[in-house]
Amino acid sequence: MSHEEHNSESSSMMDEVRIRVPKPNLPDEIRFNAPLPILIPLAALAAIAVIAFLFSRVLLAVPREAAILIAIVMAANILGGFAFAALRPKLSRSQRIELAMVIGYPLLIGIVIAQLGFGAPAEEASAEAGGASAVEGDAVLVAENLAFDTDAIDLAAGETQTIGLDNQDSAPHNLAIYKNEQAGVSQEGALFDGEDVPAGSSTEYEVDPLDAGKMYFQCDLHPSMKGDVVVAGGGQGGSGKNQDGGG
Ligand SMILES: [Cu+2]
Repeated sequence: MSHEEHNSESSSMMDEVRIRVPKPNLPDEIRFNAPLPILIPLAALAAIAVIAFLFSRVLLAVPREAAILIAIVMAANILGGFAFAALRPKLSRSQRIELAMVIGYPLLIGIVIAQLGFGAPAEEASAEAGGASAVEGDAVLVAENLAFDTDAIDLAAGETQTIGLDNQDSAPHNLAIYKNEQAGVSQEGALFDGEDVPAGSSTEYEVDPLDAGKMYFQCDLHPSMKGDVVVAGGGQGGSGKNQDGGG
């Protein structure tokens, strides 16, 4: 019984609601246009975001000076182009497209520059060359794949020397200098014992003055990473430079 009552109640409410809502006896066109006040600003925002993003891609891809120039010329072109269009409202469709292309011309040049990569290669090349020299020092070692990039270090005798260790490996490494290989194997009496350099980082060791002569270096963690240290100079009138020139 109560179930029936409830049903009739809700159905009467449905009737009320149906009566209150006016049937939108409107043409399909207008009903379709109804959400446009929301859609147009959203589409405009999306378009602005896309254009700004693409424009930034172009500006970031070209050299700095070119980016500034392109941005300024583009701004002037947009202003000038729309002023031109405003003063001549009777432009035909094809003329408007032409105008848009003229306005966008600096951007086109920027895209071409970015594609051809003027300027960018120089930066990349210097970054690549800097890959080895990003770490500085009188000598620089790069560790990669459980190996140093060289088996000979040239140092100057009698003065503090810096040795950069660029560990591009996935394992930690260090640099230790010994009198000879035998001392290196036993890891005793190190002339220099550098701290471990974690994987993917680098350091600049300061090595106290060494006497002239041929010594031995290795990574204490991986003694197969080894080589000779040639310490030259030290009051011999620069002949040492000729000696180690072959390295
Ligand atoms: Cu090592």
